[in-house]
Amino acid sequence: MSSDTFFGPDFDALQAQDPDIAAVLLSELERQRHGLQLIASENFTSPAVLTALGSTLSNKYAEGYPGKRYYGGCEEVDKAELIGIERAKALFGAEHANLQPHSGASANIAVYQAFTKPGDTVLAMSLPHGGHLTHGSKVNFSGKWFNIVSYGVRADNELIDYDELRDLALENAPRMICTGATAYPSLIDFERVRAICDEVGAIMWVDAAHFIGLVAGKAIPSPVPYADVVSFTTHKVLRGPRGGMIVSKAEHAAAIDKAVFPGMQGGPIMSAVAAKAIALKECATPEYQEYAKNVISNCQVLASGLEEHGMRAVSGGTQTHLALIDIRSTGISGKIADERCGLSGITLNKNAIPYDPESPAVTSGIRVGSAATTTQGMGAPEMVQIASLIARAIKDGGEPAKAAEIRSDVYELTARFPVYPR
Ligand code: DSN
Repeated sequence: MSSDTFFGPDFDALQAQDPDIAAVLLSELERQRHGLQLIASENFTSPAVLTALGSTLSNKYAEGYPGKRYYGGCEEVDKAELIGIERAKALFGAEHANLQPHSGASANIAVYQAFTKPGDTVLAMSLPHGGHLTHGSKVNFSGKWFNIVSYGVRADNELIDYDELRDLALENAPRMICTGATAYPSLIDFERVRAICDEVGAIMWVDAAHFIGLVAGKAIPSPVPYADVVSFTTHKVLRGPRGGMIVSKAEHAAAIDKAVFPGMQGGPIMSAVAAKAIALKECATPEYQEYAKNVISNCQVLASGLEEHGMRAVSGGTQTHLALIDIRSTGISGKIADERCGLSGITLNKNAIPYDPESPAVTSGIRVGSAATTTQGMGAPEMVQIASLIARAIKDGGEPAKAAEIRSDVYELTARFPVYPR
């Protein structure tokens, strides 16, 4: 094992102290460098963000909020959190921001806690149609503690059925309506959802985890002017550290802050809060806006490329960073396709398609995302090539020799777009 200049001099000390974990850091870096990263919720965050994550801010306990902490010595971390809050408010035009949730799921726990009581009715998108575990799955707290009523997409066009959503809202009088998904390639009509929420007196919650990075880059419309509360993760298209964030109307600020701390978690991870602030500054640049537009155009080329190889893009294509691909025409399940792509150096995930005849463990689809490859600097020609590599992997990736050939082509492609250069 050899060191890697990307990590800097402290890495040599880590290697001497703990070669086992140092080896994992190196081999994961190599995996990210030389494979194709197509998981729609992943990205390559900047070295600046990684620096903050690995900083001494990790040592500090800071329960509470800037100026109102339960521990001394918070003067320095207070500065980072205040800068981050102001950046989030400016970037999203939000009245309030909370940077403390450790993850998207914990941000969502805080949203439930701020606006509902156990047993309340919440209307949210069904997981098999693209929702999220925290939108009412029976194996998640949301499905266990709340009366979740699910809406889905129409069978004919695979788009959210707003008529069904309104009918269900009128019928069930939910306390809160959640829009946002993990496998929905189209834009959401926030104005229409706001009208439904107003009609039934529901809180409008948007879980924007997947697409908030496109909103930050002004590449798609923002839910912030419409929603009472918007929760999201900071590590997907947004390209920041792993973590969660919430923005809301000012009238909900106290409820949100109380729900995050002390309601849902104790001390914030201040290294992550500082890293979120750095990412928010990066998002406010023209380069980031260009990247956000390219993420969408790249995904559109990738989806069309897969269609040219005989697969079908759910809902006819994509308007975002992800495409959901129905691969039944290949005769291969999502599970096998995922495995074959993995052996070929292509990381993506199997995914249920709407009205999927297969179980969630098998599925008839794959989900692909374009954020990481766009960060690497890839464009339309590379997306065409990636579509062909995926098609080859699905067909032949079960044979070790053929998988090795595809892996070698993936290696050549990614070598032209180095991430975290040595
Ligand atoms: N696990 C994330 C995703 O891949 O979409 C959602 O939380």
